[in-house]
Amino acid sequence: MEKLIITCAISGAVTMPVQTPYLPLTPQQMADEAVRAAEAGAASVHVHARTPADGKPTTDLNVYREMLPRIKERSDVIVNITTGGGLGLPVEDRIRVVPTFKPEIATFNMGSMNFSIHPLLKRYKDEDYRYPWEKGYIEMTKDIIFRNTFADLEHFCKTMKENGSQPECECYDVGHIYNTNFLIREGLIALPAWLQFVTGVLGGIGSHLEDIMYMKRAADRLIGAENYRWSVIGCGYPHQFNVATLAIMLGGHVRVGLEDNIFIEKGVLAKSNAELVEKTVRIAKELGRDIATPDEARSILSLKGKDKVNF
Ligand code: KMH
Ligand code: ZN
Repeated sequence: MEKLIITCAISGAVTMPVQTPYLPLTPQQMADEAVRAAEAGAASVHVHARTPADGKPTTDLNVYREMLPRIKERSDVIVNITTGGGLGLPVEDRIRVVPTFKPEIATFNMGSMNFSIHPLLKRYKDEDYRYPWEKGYIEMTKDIIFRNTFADLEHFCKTMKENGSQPECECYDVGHIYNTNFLIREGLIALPAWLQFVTGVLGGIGSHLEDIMYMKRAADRLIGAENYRWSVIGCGYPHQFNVATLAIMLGGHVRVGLEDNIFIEKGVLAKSNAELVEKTVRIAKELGRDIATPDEARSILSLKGKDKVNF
C-alpha cells in the first residue's frame, strides 16, 4: 500500500474560539502548530487565516503573509491553503490566495451547499463566548449558502491550473463526486485527481462507514480507481478517528486537526493539533501502514515542490 499522507487542518473557519482554548488564532500560533503537526507526522498542513486580534475568519492576504513564511522557513511540510475561506466570505476574495501565493495544493469545494454550524448555539450561553463576533457568525450559518456555482468552479480550477496548484477536490456529498467527474471530463481537472471526502458537515453526507464506502464506490465507478487518490475527513469525535482508520485500511489518506474535531478522547479536548496527528500515526502503525514524509507525499501527488510557491 502507498504510504499514508496525513493532512493536518490547523484552525479552519468553523471551529469557534468558544469551543476550545487550544485553537490557534494568530499567524504565529498557527505557524507553531503547523510545524509541530509536521514534526508529529503530517506531510501537509491545511491553513486558513483569522484576524489576529479576535480570531474571526478572514481572507486578508496580509495575515497569510505573516503566517506562510514562518511555516516554510522552519519545515518542509506541504502547505495547503483554503479557497473556502470562511462561511459568508465572497468568492472573489476566497480565490486570491492562489495567484498571490501559488501554493502546492489549494482546497477546491465542489458545489454550493448549506453548510451550517448553528446547532452549536444550543451548547453555549452568551457569557461563554470569548469574542463578540462568535455568536452572530454561528447564527448566520443557518441562513447562508456556501457558494460554489459551476461558473465559480470553472474560475477556481482554471486559476489553480495557471498557478501550478493542485486542486484538492472537497466532496461533501455524492453529487460533488459527479461534479468532480464533470470537470475531469471537461479537461479542467488533470488526472490523477486528488479528492477529499468531507463527511459530517451539517448540509452534507454523514460520517458512517457506509457513507465513506458509498463515496469511494461512486468515485471508483465514475472516475476510475486508477485515476484518483482520496483522503477523508470525519467532522467531530469519534468520527475523525473512525473514518481515518477506515481510510488507513483501504489505502486512502486522512485529514485530522482542530478545524474538524477538537477531542482527543471522548470528552477530552486535544491540547494541540500535533496530539491529533500523533494519535493517527499510532493507529496507522498498529495497522502496519507507513507514514509519508512531505517529499514522499509530493511524489505521490505529483506536486510542483516547495521551491515553486510564492511565499
Ligand atoms: N472546514 C472543512 C469542513 C476549505 O477550507 O476550503 C472544509 C474545508 C474546506 O476545509
Ligand atoms: Zn478548511
